[in-house]
Amino acid sequence: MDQTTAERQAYYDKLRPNNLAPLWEVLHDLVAPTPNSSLQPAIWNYDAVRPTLMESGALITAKEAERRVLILENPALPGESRITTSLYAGLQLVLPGEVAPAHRHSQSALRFILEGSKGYTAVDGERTYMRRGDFIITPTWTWHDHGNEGDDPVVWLDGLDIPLVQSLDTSFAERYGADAHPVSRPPGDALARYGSGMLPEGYQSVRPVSPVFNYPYGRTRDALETMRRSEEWDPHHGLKMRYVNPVTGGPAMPTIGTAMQLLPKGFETAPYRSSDAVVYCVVEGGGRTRIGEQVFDWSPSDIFVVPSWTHVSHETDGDAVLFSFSDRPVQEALGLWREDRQGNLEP
Ligand code: 1HN
Repeated sequence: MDQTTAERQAYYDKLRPNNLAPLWEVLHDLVAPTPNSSLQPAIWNYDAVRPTLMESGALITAKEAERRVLILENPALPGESRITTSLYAGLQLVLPGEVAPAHRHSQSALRFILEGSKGYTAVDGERTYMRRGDFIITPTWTWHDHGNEGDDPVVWLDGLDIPLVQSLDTSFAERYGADAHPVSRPPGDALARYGSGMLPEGYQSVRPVSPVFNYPYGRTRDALETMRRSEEWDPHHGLKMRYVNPVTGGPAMPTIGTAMQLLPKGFETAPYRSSDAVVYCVVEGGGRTRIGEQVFDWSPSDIFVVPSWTHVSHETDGDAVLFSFSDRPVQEALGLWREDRQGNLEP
């Protein structure tokens, strides 16, 4: 250690007990020229994870667990219950006849359904049945419980804004005290009322969340299939549609943005990056995605994560459909969101 370094070190040692620290030692990490994400790109192969998830079904009931979920942890952040810096993801299992009891919390959740046809989730008094490809929201502070009335396991991908809420120290939660919150409306009510291209006369939205809480895959898939006929392919995204709150045109929930994209057979997307780290879930088809320097092969129900400001490009073998979610609405609301469509592979 030279004289200057030793002197400075001695000075820093005096600062620490007084809860002081020298900015100049950390300034360039704190204010990086581009996001220096600590995340790693990663993939979870569904066929590999599924048997392990099923094993949990014999270990603990959904009721005892409250929510029987395997957390998808970013490999760079083990033990932190997060897939990106701001978002949590997990695979939830509900076996035939099981219930996951009613509770509510300040964290917002999305469900993206992978398996089963008789699973349901209830949100503030309305049940919706869950089928593969459905995108369902559980907005902040809404009562919710889940169940499975079928003969097969029900599995879905959960996405929550847990780390974001954690960073703001705004976690609130309570149990309802019974398995199910009372049902007050018939299944399909919200979709009919708010998701038919119409709104009830005099309707006033009271919260920044979509009044539609199940966006069924059939409708999404039909929209993509009809639109593909116009052959307007975005070089970076193929044909990509964002899920919106029909009242505002904004995102379905304020903290998590979601999208579904169709990439036709043999399509190769041009390199793209954005400041939001993105979690993808494969709905249909097979292919591979380059994330930074790495290439990940995927097939249906696989889940992969792209860190912030990392180049991503997809290539498909057949027609492919990808669901994705990120904290983009938060970044946009704060004026922070950026994208780079140049495909310039320099950092
Ligand atoms: C939660 O409420 C659910 O309702 C899933 O299904 C995952 C992870 C952490 C905290 C609450 C659910 C969750 C969660």
